[in-house]
Amino acid sequence: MSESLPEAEQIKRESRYLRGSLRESLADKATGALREEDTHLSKFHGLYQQDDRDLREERRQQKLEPHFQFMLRLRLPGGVVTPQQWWGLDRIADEYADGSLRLTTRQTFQFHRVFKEDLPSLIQDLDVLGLDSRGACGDVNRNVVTNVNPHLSASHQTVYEAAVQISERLNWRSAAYEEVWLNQPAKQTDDEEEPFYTHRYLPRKFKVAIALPPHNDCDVLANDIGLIAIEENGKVIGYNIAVGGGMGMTYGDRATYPRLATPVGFVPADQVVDACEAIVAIQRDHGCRTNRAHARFKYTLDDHGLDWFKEQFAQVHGQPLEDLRDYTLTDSGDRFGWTEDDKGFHHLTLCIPSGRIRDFEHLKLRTALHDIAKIHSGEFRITCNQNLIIARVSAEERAAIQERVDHYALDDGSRSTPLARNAISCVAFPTCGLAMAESERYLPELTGKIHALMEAAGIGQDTIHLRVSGCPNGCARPYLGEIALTGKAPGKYNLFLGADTGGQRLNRLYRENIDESQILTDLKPLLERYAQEREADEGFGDFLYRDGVLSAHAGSEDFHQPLIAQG
Ligand code: SRM
Ligand code: SF4
Repeated sequence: MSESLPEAEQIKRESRYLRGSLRESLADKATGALREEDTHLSKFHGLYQQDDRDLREERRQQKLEPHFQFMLRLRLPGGVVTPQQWWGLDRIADEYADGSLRLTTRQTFQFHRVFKEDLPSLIQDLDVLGLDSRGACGDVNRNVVTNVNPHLSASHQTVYEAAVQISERLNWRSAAYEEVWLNQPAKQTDDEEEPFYTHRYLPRKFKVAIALPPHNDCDVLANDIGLIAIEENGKVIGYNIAVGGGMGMTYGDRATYPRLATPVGFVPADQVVDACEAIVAIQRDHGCRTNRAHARFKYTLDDHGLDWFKEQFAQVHGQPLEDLRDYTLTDSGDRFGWTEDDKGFHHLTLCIPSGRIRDFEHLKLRTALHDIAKIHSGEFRITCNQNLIIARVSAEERAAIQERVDHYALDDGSRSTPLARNAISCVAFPTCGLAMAESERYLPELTGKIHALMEAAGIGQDTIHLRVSGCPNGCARPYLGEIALTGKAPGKYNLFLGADTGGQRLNRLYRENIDESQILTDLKPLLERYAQEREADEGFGDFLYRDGVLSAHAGSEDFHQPLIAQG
């Protein structure tokens, strides 16, 4: 094996198609952790080893090993589960996890605080429910996300089916998942096991999203491949393909930056799955394998150029991209409350702050949704903004569901401020090993304080998109927030301003490493000016540009260079 390859690259190549020593690691009762190499491989199986960061110092003083625990993420293309699956997931949350279900920004569920000894039972229970966690994390294609309600129209259904097909085609195939978790006998491994990925898998994670214009609730351009469905006469005829989106960056490393995917061409609908496979193959063969910080597809494209990409695509796919078709993306938020489709079914979008479903003291959210699952015969759909749609409700069922919504005081969008119901935050502390500052646990307080400023300026009922991430990795897609914070240190954040509301313009760094009081001090005059000087229907981010607070975007440098110097 090449000496120059980083450890993570060597581990996957030598893992016998992702088996590693996971079975031995699981059997080792002396520690709550996996062996070091297996912590890399477990990600391909949907699992992250974590430890409770609230307890880290205490355990260190007691000379105990960290409080090891796991996060398990489901693969769930398009984010849909049945009521029966909901009950099963609800039970799993109690039996094996911390009593909560967490809806993610990529339309799936996470379980937190699962202990090593419970992992096999949890995954076996998922299997019984017809669900799995294969490929939810790791250097492969991740959960394929899309606009979320196939019942609204035939086009929604087409787009949803494409998401499922892409997810299936790009999933990893070896029998490691069945052997490690589902007790299937170990077999002789051979190279046929992983015909597409081979033993190298991908250089880094890879993400695909599909938007059906005009809505962009999946932030399609934040993905390695963003597909924009093109309709003609109510039918999806094909997809514009955008390539090279990604949010992550590292503070102080100018070679890293968030990037929006660039629209490059169109493919007919019947070619979209093959086209995605061709693009992933290009990244598999040309992505950087020596530096993980440079290994995302966005850097492959910026290194080689878009013309190179188009040539590669024509070669690998066998046909060139067609010219881009016209489209408009208008908004990236969810539409709360009830909607009705052309077949007479009803759909209710509920606001789930930070996607966290548990029984809180003031809100019995998990119990409420469990109760709804008992009487609901349609589906549950997760949005990419961490909210939940109770989908395909018949006219007869609607009153009973509304009765539960009222009884439990669930938020159909009418109980929260527009700022709060459109805000997204990542998980961060206490489970995320990369968090530098609070995010999910801080969001309610922060939205309250920013809303108070908006209220005082007379715009309390307006929507401004707020995103908070506990570090620059950008799991809440902060660089697409009109206002966004990324954690720097406990209580300290970088403040970004100026994205649009349609997910088509990144924001830029306004001020670095500031505390809450400075954040509010900075926002107050801007919100007041916005209230007084904005044009009709002008978003806060757009206003900041028109007003000259932010100058025209100057490229990736902006993400490292604050507009306002500290002090
Ligand atoms: Fe993420 C890593 C949580 C969406 C960019 N992300 C992590 C880890 C696994 C931390 C780790 O590596 O140890 C976090 C686990 C926290 C925890 O305790 O649960 C984590 N990411 C999340 C979730 C749960 C955030 C949420 O609150 O919903 C989202 C789960 C998505 C899913 O269901 O698959 C989540 N992560 C995203 C997104 C948004 C998206 O994909 O639309 C991004 C930005 C888009 C992108 O990929 O560029 C994102 N996560 C990252 C990165 C930076 C990647 C990069 O290119 O630099 C990391 C760190 C890494 O990969 O090294 C990361
Ligand atoms: Fe963790 Fe950072 Fe992602 Fe937040 S943005 S979940 S802190 S990796």
